[in-house]
Amino acid sequence: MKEKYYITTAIAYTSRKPHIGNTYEVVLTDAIARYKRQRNYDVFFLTGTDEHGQKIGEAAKESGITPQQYVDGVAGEIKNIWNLMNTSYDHFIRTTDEYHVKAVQQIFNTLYEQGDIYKGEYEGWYCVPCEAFFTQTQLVDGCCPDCGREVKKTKEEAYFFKMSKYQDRLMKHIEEHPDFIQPESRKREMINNFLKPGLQDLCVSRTSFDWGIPVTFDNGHVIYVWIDALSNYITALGYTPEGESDLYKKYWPADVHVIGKDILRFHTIYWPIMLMALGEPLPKQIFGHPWLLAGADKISKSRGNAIYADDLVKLFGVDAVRYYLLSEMPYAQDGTISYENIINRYNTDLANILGNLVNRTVAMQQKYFNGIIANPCDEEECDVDLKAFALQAAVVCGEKMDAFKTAEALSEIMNLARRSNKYIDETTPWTLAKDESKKERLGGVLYNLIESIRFIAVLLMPHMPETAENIFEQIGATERSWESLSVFGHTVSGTSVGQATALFARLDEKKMLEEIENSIKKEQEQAKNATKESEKGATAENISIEDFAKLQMKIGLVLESNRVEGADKLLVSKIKIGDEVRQIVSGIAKHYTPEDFVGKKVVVLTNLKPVKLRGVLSEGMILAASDGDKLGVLTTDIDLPDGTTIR
Ligand code: ME8
Repeated sequence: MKEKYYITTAIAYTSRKPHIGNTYEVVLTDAIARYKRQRNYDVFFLTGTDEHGQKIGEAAKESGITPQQYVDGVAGEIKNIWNLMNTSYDHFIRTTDEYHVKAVQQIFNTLYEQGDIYKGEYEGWYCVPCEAFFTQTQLVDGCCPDCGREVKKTKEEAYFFKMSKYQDRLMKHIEEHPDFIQPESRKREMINNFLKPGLQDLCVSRTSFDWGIPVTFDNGHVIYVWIDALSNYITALGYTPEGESDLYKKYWPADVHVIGKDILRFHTIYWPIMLMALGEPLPKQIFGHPWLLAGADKISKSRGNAIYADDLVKLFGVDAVRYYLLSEMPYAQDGTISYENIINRYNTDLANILGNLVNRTVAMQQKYFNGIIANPCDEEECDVDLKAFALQAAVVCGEKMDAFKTAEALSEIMNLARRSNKYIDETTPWTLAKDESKKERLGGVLYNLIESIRFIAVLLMPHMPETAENIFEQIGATERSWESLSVFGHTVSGTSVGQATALFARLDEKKMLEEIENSIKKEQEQAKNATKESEKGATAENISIEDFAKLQMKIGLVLESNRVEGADKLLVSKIKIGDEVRQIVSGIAKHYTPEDFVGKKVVVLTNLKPVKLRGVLSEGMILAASDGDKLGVLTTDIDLPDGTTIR
């Protein structure tokens, strides 16, 4: 019976389209999963999406759709990119899937009933407009790190997980299982920075937002992300505290969780403790991969340096992008991505070394033997060397892949391609072809080249599955197993090679970079125009009555008004709107003196997000119309009480 292998990626947030860094993780995990299948493991490869939390709820609100509609859209986009990258996952879990939601609620209830979760108070700093809690250290100059406004010290009722109870057991587990956290350097970081100083209890519920899995026994509380997110690794297999499915019995514990270095703490501390509390076995290994950077910077949309897999695939094809990601990322240190680098690696490795080798060899086989592969010949020194090189490359590649070192495995494969190209230089088949007496030798040389290319294709299967398939077709190989790499000579004499076609056509670097630059400029221009359009407000497009109903407008009475120091256009006014008084800053100081303005009944947009203008808080907008240098605030035809709603 095959040995099982359960491998997972982190589940990506559905707050935005995933960039190439997130995509790297899934491609890396896919390469390991494909390799393990090649080595005859019964693999279960899990990936998916993390769909709850305040940020996602807010993003949906901003887009004017429900959170479920929002996550449906982004999860679809994520799945499309994972599919585009040819990742061979066995299951795609979404944390909004009903089975997951139910299982997480049961897990939470179990932990509560057995006393590992208790109700307490979460004390922190609260930003009212952002509806968000922050710890002291998250504040920036004592203000909200998101909007820069004042924060209030607040307490929120919340549930907590008793992490400290399991600390010693976890420490012992890590010490007794030296491979539990990989790479080694990250293990020390976890022990020294988090475990040794002592674990704080973890806040596991929230009441300040509602886009989450509800706590079944306490209205208003939603389960706060990590219990929800981490449980995906077991709920996807059908785990519930009440009963385990066959899939769970077969595949759990995970053989490896592949995740980014930023979320290692959650996977190596909180997750094992949750499992201990549930009485379930711990995953065998957690691999915290490094990050892909854009130059020296973090990849992010707001920095304008985000690169997306689908854009790269349009330019270079799926396998070239997979090759770049898998070969450029070191095992423990961060790697970088740039268009120049991709083009360079494409031209040097894929077009010049690999593509050339396959193309030249298949073309010579066609030209000199009508495509029919001849018999192996007596050995010369360079033959012995090539064979030894290929056999050794297979062994080393296996070792590297077992250790998740894809870049080193690929470098070994490229070395075999280089060695094979050198073999062509050493044997000069075109010279042999001129001498009829050397025909047998020529046949043997080409046999060795085809067999060496077959080794390369088998070794490339986890990394570049389509390219490997293409090579097999070109050399007419049927033997594709990993086991076949223990002997040099599985190519069958008398069989025929296919047509020679270029695997990777050389790219014109200068032309391509120009095109990329132009298309980035065009995109930026389009984004700018879209912003301008939305700033212009209503365009020619009609809006529905529901759109209009989103604007809350009321009559307000100006109680007090003053100039804003240092801003000659601004007045700051206190406006009474029914039972409340708001402070509003308006750019009308050139048209109204504070004295004139007091006592007026104005129209106020009341559900506009509060902002600070010149450091002064403004909680709404007074509507006005202007024509050239004339400006007048809006008011009603007859006198109406303040607080009256505008419809
Ligand atoms: O962290 N290079 O989701 P996420 C490499 N939902 N990897 C990167 C990266 C980069 N530049 N940027 C991000 C989450 N990643 C949670 C996970 S798991 C139970 C919950 C990695 O969408 C990141 O480290 O922010 C993480 O492993 C994965 O992409 C998803 O990130």
